Amino acid sequence: MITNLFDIEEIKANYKFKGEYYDFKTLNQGHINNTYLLLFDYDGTEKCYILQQINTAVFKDPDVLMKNYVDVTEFVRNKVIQAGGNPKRESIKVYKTVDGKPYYLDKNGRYWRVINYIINTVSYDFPDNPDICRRTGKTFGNFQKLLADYPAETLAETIPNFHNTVSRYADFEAAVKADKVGRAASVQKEIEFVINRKKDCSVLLDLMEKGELPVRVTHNDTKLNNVLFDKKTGEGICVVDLDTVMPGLSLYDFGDSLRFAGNTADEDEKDLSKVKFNMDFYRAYTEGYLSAAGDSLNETEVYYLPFSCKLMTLECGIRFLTDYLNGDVYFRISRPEHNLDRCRTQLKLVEEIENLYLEMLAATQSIYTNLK
Ligand code: GN1
Ligand code: MG
Repeated sequence: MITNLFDIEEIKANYKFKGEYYDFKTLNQGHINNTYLLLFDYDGTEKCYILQQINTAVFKDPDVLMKNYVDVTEFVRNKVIQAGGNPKRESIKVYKTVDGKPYYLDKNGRYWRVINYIINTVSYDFPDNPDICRRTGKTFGNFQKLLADYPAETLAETIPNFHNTVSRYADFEAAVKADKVGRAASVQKEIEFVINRKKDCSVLLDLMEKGELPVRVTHNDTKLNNVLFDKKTGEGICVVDLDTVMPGLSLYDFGDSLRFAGNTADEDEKDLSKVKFNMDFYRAYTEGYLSAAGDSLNETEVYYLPFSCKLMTLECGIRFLTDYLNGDVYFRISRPEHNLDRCRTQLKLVEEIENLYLEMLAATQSIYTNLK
C-alpha cells in the first residue's frame, strides 16, 4: 500500500519487522516530526513499531542527529539495565535498517527512523491534577540525574543555540525588521511586550558565563507529552523525544516543562482569560523534581527555578511570534493564525508568572529546605 505519507513496501523492504503489516495510525502530537504507529500481526498478536519522519528543515544534519540519538538512547538503556529496570519499557531502541543504518533515506529524499512502541503507557496533553505534575517533575528530575555522567563533549548540538535566549531574541529582532510577510504592523502589541523584556534574555547566559550555572546534558524539550506513564502504576517510566538532548542548563528543562504543565489552558487557546499559571501544579512539579534531582543542583540553580519558568515561556512566545513574522516556516500549524495564538498564550502566561513571582520564590525555597 502506498499512502501519500510513506511507502510501506519500501519501508518494509528496509527493516526486519516481525509479523505481517496490516495498518498504521498517525500519532502527531508534536509540532516538528511526523510520527506513525505501524501495526503488524505477529502470529495472532499485535506488534507495533513507531515510524518517524525526521524533519530535516529543523534537524539539518540527520547523520549527526541520529548519532546523538543512538548514543543517548543506548546510554539510557544501559543505565536502566544497571539499575535493574526493564529496558524494553524504560528506554527507546532504534531499529537498524537491513544495511545496519540508524535511519532510512527513501527514494524521495525523506529520512525515516523506526523505534520501539512501549505498550500499556499513557501520555498527557494536559495535567488533570497536581499528582501528574509531581510525577512529571520526578521523571524529568531523574532523567537529569541519569545523564549527569554522560560525556557531554561527545554530544553534538543538533540545533545550535536552541535555548540561547539572546540569539532567539536576535532572530526575533531580525524577523521584525525583515517583516517578510507584512505581519509586523498587526502584532505591535506582542512585539512591544517582547522588547520590554529584552533584559531577561541574558540573565541565565550571564550566570553561565560566570560559572555560576553549570552546563549539563539536558533534554531541552520537556513537554508533558514527552513522558510516558505506566498505565498500571501511573509512574513516569520513559522520557521520549530525545532529538534535542544536548549540553544545556538544568533550568531550561525545568522552566520549559512548567511553561507547558503549569498553563491552565492549551498552548493554542484563543480565549486568553483561560490562561493562568497554576501554583498547585508548580508546587507539585517542584516537589517531584527536587526530590529526584535536588541534591545534584547548586543553590543558584534552585534560586532561579521560578525565573526559568518565566524565561522559557517568554522564549517560546518569542519563537512562535518569530515564526508568525517569518510566514510560519518552522512549527507545524493547522490554522492560519495558529502561531500567533500560541504566541499570545505564552506572553499571557509570562505576565501571570510575573505576578506570582514572589509566591513562586517562597514556595521553591520552602520545598527545597524541607527536602534537605
Ligand atoms: C516543539 O516537537 P514538539 O512539539 O515536542 C519544539 C519545542 C517547543 C514546542 C512548543 C525541536 O516541540 O522546542 O517548545 O514545539 N521542538 C523543536 O510546543 O523545536
Ligand atoms: Mg514531542
